[in-house]
Amino acid sequence: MSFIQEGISLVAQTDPEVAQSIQRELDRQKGNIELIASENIVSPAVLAAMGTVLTNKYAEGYSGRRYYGGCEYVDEVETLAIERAKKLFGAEHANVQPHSGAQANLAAYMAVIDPGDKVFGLSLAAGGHLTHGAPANASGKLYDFTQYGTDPVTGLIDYDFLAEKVAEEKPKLVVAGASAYPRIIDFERIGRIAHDNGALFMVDMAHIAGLVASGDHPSPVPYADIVTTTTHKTLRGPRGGMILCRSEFAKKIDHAIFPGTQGGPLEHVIAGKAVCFLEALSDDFREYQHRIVRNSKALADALLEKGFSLVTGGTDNHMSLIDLRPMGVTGIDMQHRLDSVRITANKNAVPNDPQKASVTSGLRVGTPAVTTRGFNEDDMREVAELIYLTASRYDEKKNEIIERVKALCDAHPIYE
Ligand code: DSN
Repeated sequence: MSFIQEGISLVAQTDPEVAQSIQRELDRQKGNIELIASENIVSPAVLAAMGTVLTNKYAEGYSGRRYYGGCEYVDEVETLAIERAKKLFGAEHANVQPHSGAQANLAAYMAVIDPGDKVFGLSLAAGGHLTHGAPANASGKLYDFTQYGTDPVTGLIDYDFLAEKVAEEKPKLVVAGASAYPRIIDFERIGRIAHDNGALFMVDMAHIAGLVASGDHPSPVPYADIVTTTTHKTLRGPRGGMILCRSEFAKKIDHAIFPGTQGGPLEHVIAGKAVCFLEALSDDFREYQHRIVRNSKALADALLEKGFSLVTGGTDNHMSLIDLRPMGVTGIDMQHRLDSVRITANKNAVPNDPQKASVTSGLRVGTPAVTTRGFNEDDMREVAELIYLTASRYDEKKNEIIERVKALCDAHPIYE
């Protein structure tokens, strides 16, 4: 796409070193099979919206109530983003200013609980997120988190354990949502557990936001008091965050973002979010999300046929979590091998992983990005074969795998 190349040329006129790195990254994205479940390939319109003069504008506050003059046009953009987000997810209130999912989560906690309050969150080891109470994260340091997990045999969220513990410990807030969980999450059930015990219910739907928008995953919005998300995963928007909530929490959420945890909003990114939400309201987008899930299931089935072991035995969503132990290779070694054949994925802990976090026994693979570039179910079977060869006959087959990756990428170009 010539405007992308023109942008890099413009950077090169001032800064050839940075331009060269951007060019290399563009080439990497074009020539690699992207299987990181949290990544995607945005549309030219989303990309272009982010590279605009909106980056020049300070706009602390909210539309119509800013701390600076000259905000009439960024007000228009932010209002469009808010209205589209509300329509897309059927939400009563939306705040589109969070710079990231982590910022969204921190602000959500700050809005409804106090430091030291008791909270429940899915543990990182069971597929949860750092910001759901991991000891190293501010969430784990500021709040008294109890981490719930998954059943060691099935790999599924242990709802009975959660119900028992919530009844016993009476937390102020229950958090659901995951970064490495390949199955449908029963938000209705967790919401009932929380509300029956006097707790608020928050869902971080970052990974599955696109699937929620299309109906491929049940929506948490009817059951949760607050829903946070990123906008760049299955939703295929710019890198950033968002908070949806019931009207009764709107003021507290807005206050917790600004002035609570952030200063000036990134209006150029908010413009990208507005464009993304418009795209997500289309039939094409809904069909794209259906294809993500079909591709994910095709990949999972093909991996199982090749003898891989999958946590929970398969997938309902956009990702699978491979337990590599039967293949005799660690997560980090597999990630490095895949990098060398131009397949990008990430090592990931599996439940009760005997390896440390920097090594792991698992690999997480997702289909949002490859589906964007047009891979179909046959292509996913070929990808499964390439992952299998990389795990089992790497030295002997490396060059052949590289050729086959190139053939797939050439057949499905991006940003041409
Ligand atoms: N880093 C994201 C992921 O890969 O799932 C979560 O924030």
